[in-house]
Amino acid sequence: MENISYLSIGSNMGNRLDTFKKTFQLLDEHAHIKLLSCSSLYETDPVGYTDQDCFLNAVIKVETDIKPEDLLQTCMQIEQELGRKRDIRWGPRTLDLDILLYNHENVETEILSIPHPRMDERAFVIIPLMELEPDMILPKMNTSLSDLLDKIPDKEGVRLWKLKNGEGVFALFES
Ligand code: PH2
Ligand code: MG
Ligand code: MG
Repeated sequence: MENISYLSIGSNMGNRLDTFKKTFQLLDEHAHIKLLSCSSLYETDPVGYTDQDCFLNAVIKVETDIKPEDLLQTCMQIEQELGRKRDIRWGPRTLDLDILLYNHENVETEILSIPHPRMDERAFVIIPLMELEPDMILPKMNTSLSDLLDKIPDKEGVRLWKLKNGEGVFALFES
């Protein structure tokens, strides 16, 4: 499996931690995806449409041998399988699983943009990503994560909720 991808996971409906755990299990069971690591979990104020509950957010690092389009299909399948409900764009949802990065590639198709087009403005993405990759330079924008973070205004809206203090990603769900 030669490709590295970073996924953003978010939830603000139902049992958020349980949804995260099931998502990790489904990714882990996939024959062509290997879970490499995960950030701590953060509770985050809603961005965009603000009249909704706080989200739980994290970033997951995976290794895969499927193409970005197929990875997107997998993410959408997992969203459906976990009973995703969403009525409003940027509104409440049980699970949002987005591809942030796929190697250093730029992908532009009708259904997919990589790097994720709004990731550079979102503290709820950049803070957990920086936890995993403190020295990362974002492809396309060619900027370090710390430079991006300096420019983002809503950093207080991202609060550590559960520290990842073990090696395996499932350590997050053990206590
Ligand atoms: N996702 C959105 C819109 N707003 N706000 C937070 N805090 N976390 C999210 O995951 C989120 C959001 C659309 O994908
Ligand atoms: Mg999203
Ligand atoms: Mg999405």
